[in-house]
Amino acid sequence: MFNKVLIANRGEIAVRILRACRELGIQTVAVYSEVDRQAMHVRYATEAYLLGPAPSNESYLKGEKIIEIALKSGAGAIHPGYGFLAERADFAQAVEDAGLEFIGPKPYAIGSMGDKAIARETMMKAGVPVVPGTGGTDNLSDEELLELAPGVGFPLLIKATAGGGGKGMREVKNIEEMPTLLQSARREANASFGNDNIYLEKMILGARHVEIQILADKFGNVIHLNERECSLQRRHQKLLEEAPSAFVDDDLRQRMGDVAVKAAEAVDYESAGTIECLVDADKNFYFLEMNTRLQVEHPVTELVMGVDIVKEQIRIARGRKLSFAQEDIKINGAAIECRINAEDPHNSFMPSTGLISHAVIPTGPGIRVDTGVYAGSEITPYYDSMISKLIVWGETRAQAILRMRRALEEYKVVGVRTNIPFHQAMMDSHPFMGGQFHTRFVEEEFSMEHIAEGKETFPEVAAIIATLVQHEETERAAHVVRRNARDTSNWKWLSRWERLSK
Ligand code: MV4
Repeated sequence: MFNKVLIANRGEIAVRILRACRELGIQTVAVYSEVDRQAMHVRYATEAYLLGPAPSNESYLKGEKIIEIALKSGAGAIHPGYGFLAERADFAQAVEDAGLEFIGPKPYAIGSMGDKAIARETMMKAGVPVVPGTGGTDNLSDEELLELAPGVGFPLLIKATAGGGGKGMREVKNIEEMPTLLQSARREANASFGNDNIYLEKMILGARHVEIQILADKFGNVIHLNERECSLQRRHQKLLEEAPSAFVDDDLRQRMGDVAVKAAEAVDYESAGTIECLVDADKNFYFLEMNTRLQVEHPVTELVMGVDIVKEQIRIARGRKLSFAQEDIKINGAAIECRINAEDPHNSFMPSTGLISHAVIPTGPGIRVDTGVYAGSEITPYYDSMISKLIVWGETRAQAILRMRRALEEYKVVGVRTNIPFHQAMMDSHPFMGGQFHTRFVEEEFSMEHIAEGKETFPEVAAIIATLVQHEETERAAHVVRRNARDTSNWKWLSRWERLSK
């Protein structure tokens, strides 16, 4: 059994895993790139080793070097976090071959779920509903796909078997435009994955993206931790997640949970994993893909299920049985996570880099902030733009929304632009309050236009605003209670929400 873990990641997730290790009394090893010398995860670990220059393929993707550091430092296990090496079956295998424990599923499970066609076939055999379409494991030619297309029905989607995250995906409205789209899908898949195999799926319209968290130990015990609603995303980047989903009723929840357990059992799954599904307006659900890793949005499940998913992963890797059974756990309240990104929501979500000179992090009841940066941190263009996750818990979904509004108001970041105004607008949006949205909501129906543009850059304007903010803070400090400028009363808002969700 290991007593020291190497964390092969950076940022908020590295810190999250380090915290779990600390609580378990486990020693930690951090790795870092040249631009991350001062990073929070480096300071938080027991020891830290330099990997190389900033670009990922010269640092956090150097699997062999990471394994070497683990062996040298005496770590007995590697936690990959998400992204980077987390879903690379060859890395998981190399870790195992080096005599170390990979904190995640076995290479076989990672590999078979990484190929979407194999995943589809495995799930069909296990009785998991998949979207109607063609088999993808037999490398169909363009001619064969054209012949099968009318049977699948339009609109349909061309998907890459090596895909995920929408790469190599094409929407086809009719047979006429299909030959061109087959070619461009193959080209993109080949460029992205070095594999141009594609297959067809009927397109599910107005769908929601709902995923089920599962946990499995080395003894074949599998449980699910219910669903997360992940429909609010832009260009396949999730922006906000919640648990439970406002759209999922008890019956659907039960059906999805049972199926998710079957899906995990079909690949002898071990550790934490997620079954991603599409749910249509009639509450039919279809398996999309399985994520064989800890996910960014795991905290919303932790807050409503009362389970520490990262600690469970570590316990499982240490050969312990799951510490609870399915009937021991139930949903308590509601949780929402806003991904706080260094990007400008008023300017097509352009990434914003620079020094975070000042930050006020929301605190207080029901608030959790998972972050890997602090005032003084530099946001570089080398990695993703997420600087923190703001997660709130409430007794009901409405209470969680009120709490998120409060937390977003408290949150101040100086030095880089953030998408906080986007999240504030979302918290004020009626479709969001009513739980009525789908995967295209942000791109097609949501507008930031009623939010102040903030393009004034005159120093006088900045000075006036700074004075006003200072005044406001002083007032707050003096306990002067004023009404929220944006809304007359939370009670009024709450009753409006109740009407909307009927
Ligand atoms: C779909 C779909 C509708 N019908 N498949 C997008 C990324 C990849 N993981 C699968 N995706 C989709 N597959 C069928 N048959 C709609 C999407 C989709 C989507 C899925 C989840 C979250 C956000 C999305 C945004 C656009 C499209």
